[in-house]
Parts: sequence; structure tokens; C-alpha cells
Amino acid sequence: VAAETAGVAHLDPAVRRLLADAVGAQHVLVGEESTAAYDNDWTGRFRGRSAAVVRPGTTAEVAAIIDICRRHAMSVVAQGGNTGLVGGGVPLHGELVVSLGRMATVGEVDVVARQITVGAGATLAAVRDAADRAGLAYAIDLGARDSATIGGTIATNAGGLNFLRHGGTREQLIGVEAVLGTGRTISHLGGLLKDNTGYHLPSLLCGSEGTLGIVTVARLRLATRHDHRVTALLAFGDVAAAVAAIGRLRSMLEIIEAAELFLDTGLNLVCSAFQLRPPFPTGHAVYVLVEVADVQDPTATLAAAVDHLTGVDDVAVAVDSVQRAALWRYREGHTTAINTIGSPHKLDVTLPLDRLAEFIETVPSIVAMVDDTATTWLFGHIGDGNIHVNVTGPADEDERVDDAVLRYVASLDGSISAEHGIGSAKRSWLGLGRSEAEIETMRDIKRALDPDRILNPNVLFG
Ligand code: FAD
Ligand code: 2HG
Ligand code: ZN
Repeated sequence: VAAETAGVAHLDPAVRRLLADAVGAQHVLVGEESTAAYDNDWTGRFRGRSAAVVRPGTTAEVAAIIDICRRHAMSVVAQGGNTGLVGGGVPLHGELVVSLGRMATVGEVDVVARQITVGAGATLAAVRDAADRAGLAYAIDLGARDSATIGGTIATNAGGLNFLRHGGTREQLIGVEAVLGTGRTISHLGGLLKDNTGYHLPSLLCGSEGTLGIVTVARLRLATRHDHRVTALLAFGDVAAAVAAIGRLRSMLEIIEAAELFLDTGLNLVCSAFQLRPPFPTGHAVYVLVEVADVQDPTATLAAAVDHLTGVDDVAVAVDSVQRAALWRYREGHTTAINTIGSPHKLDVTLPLDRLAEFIETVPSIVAMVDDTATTWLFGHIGDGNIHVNVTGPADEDERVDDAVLRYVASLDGSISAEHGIGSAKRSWLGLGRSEAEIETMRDIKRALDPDRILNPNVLFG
């Protein structure tokens, strides 16, 4: 199912009164003018219409909302910053949106334990800043940092720019407080690292895309802050050389923090969308942005590693934060630049490292075979084998290109969702990544934790 236009969005006046009693009337938003920002997704491809938007301020208020919804058979879509890219946070069929934005408390950093407790509505940027002020770092970072929330990144198990070194959100998550679809509140925020006491519920909720419970608070692990950072943009004549170079850099550099790929076409689009000067006097087919970070200056280490590479046609190095931001702009600008030419079909996939070059070379022709008016944009976290395939041109609801690309990925033993999740966008293809037994087990878990099926009914399962 592609972009869906919402059905009737109706809120029973009695339910509205109950919700207002639970969270305060000013936190129940009704009517298109008040709910528009919550009804459509960031790409513009998924458009819905919520019955109302409720903005709870505490876990107890979230529990009260779930209780009301269960008793009145009302479905719920949890929403954080609404930056998700698979239509998971959109009320496609008139659901109630539960927006966690008010639950944005950022607790004191526990410097000894290197942990922090934060509300689900805290933005990634706020948590990163708090960690930084305490001399530590929160390891997850992504382009949507100013809007994306901790709850949303937990629900999607967001990966981001530094996965290569630190892993994804699941690796940072120590404990959660959440209200499940059963109405039960679970809370395990003590921060003990060794705690083998049965099922690890934070891990289960992480990546569950709002289908099992609403996360309200999280206990997060913090990492060492590396104050010395160097970024290099390497230019290559072809994809195979770039992929081979990344393999070598990874084996030589333990301090590698990011390895990001983009192509000449994407760079040109970003430069024209934001009036940027290109990084090199002449264009190259492929670019890889590499960042290293350490407690001491890593410039010489990076230079020595780059010297060992073959196939590098040009290099730009940035050592201060202004120069580094300028190089990152070429990579991070892709998502916004692509949005300027239409609502893209976003296919976020992982390939085994030995199939990456073949995939990047071949996928544009697979798209063109299905729709010769479509344009394919490729970029992503090459160090993780994660490529973002964006396709512009096909209508929002035309899924032929999605189908062809995802089937091609599966044929190469890749994953049809690397880091954005399944959401509404990819639920028809879940079977390409999971066996019947796995999907049935997921359904069993869903039935147990959300017996009335009120949580994110448009997500994950077909
Ligand atoms: P939303 O969009 O509001 O929600 C996302 C999903 O989580 C929905 O299914 C929603 O129902 C559910 N959800 C939200 N809050 C809760 C909660 N408290 N409890 C339960 N369920 C909840 N992703 C990456 O992995 N790596 C990247 O590098 C990356 N870069 C991005 C760059 C840009 C410019 C943009 C726009 C997005 C990017 N993303 C990236 C997508 C990514 O999924 C989100 O940015 C982030 O994880 C979502 O956070 P959010 O608060 O906006 O969630
Ligand atoms: C990124 O890595 C994000 O920039 C967004 O995951 C990817 O826009 C996309 O497809
Ligand atoms: Zn990404």
C-alpha cells in the first residue's frame, strides 16, 4: 500500500471529553488547522487525517489515553518529531495521534555511570548537547537531529552517521518506561548494565515502530567524547574502487567514525539546491566522506591510511568545525535536496559488502526498466553496507519501482530495511526479509502486547 488518503477522521465528543480530562483540553487538538503538521509525513508521500492530536505530559497521562482508546476501540499512532521516512507516524485512517513532544525532559548526566535519563519527546540534539556539556557524547547522530526525538529513534532503532563505530540506537538503550497496548506501564530505568533477569524488554520495544507500546522515558548509555575530529572527502573514478577503499580504511582505522558515499549526480543536485561550490575543480563519479575521531589529533593517522589506498583521484581534508560542516553539507543535504524535486520513494537497504558495488552499478537500470522516466539517487552509510535508494518520478501510489528494487535486494541476500524500518511503506514486502515463522512469531508478540490492535495498525504487518 502506498500513499493513502485518510478516511473519515471523526472524534466522538464523549471521547474528546475523556481525553481532555486526562491531559487538559488545551492538549487535545482537533480540526485540520491544528492537526495539519501531524497528519502528513516529512517527504509528502504519506498523507493522513487524524481524529485528533493528544499531547500528554506524563507517563500516567499516556496510560490514561491508552485506557480510553482501548475502551472505545480507537486506534493510536505515536508520533515524535515526525521525521520518519516510511510513513509509520502518519494517521492514514483517521487514528488518534499521540504526540510525545511535551515529554522532553533531559535529566542530569550521571558522569560516573556515563548514562542519562530522558523523556521520549526530547530531541536528539538536546540529548547530544546535554552529553557534550558533561564532557561525554551520545553516539547516535543523524541529519534530522533537531526534530527527531529519542522516542522516535528508539521506535525505529535509528542507525545514523556513526553506526560504524558505535552501533545503532539499540546498543545505546539501557532501560525504558513505556505504556504497552495492554494498558500496562513498564518501567526499568535503574541503569544496571549487568541485569540478566528475563526478556530484555527495551530491546523488544526498540525497532517495534510503535506497534507494541508507547515509549515515554529512556535510560541511555553515553560514550567517550572525542574532541579531535578530521573529515576527508575522497573522490574515485568508479564505485568498485570506492567500496574497496572503504574495506581497507575500516581495517586500518579503529578510530573511523563515519564512511558515507554519494555520487556525482547527487552532489550536483545538492550544490544547485543550496548554491554550494563543488568540493573539487572537476567532477568525479563517486565520493566517500570519511571521518575519524580520537582523544588526540588523528590527522596523521588518517593521512597515512589514505596514502595506502589505490584509486583515489582527489582528496579534500577538513580539520576545523566550519570546514568539516562544509564537507558534511554535501552528504547531509541529499535528503532535503531530493525533496525539492518531488516526493521520493525511499528504499533504505543493506547489501552484503561483497555485493555493494554490483548493486550500486546495477540498480539504476533496474529502476529504468520499470519506469524510464524515473530518476535514481544513491547515497548512504557505505561503511555499514547501507545504501539509500531514492527514486523520484513515479506517482506516490505507484509501487512498481519499490517492488523491483526490493526484490533485487533480496536476491542479493540484502535487507529491505537497513535503518528506517518497515512502517507503512514496506509492509507488503516484509516476507522478503523474514520467514513465515518469524512473521508469525512477531504477530504472536503483537497479539500479546496489543490485544485490541490499537497501536499503529498501519505499520509493519500487511
Ligand atoms: P517519528 O517520525 O515521529 O516516528 C517514527 C516511528 O516511530 C513511527 O512509527 C511512530 O509511530 C513511532 N514512534 C515515535 N515516537 C514513539 C514513541 N515515543 N513510542 C513508540 N513509538 C514511537 N534514520 C536513521 O536511522 N538514520 C539516519 O541517518 C536518518 N537520517 C535522517 C535524516 C533526515 C533529514 C530525516 C528527515 C530523517 C532521517 N532518518 C534517519 C529517519 C529516522 O527514522 C528519524 O529521523 C527518527 O528515527 C525518527 O524520529 P521521530 O521522532 O521523528 O519519529
Ligand atoms: C540519511 O542517511 C538518512 O541521510 C535519510 O537516513 C536517507 O533520505 C534518505 O533516504
Ligand atoms: Zn541514513
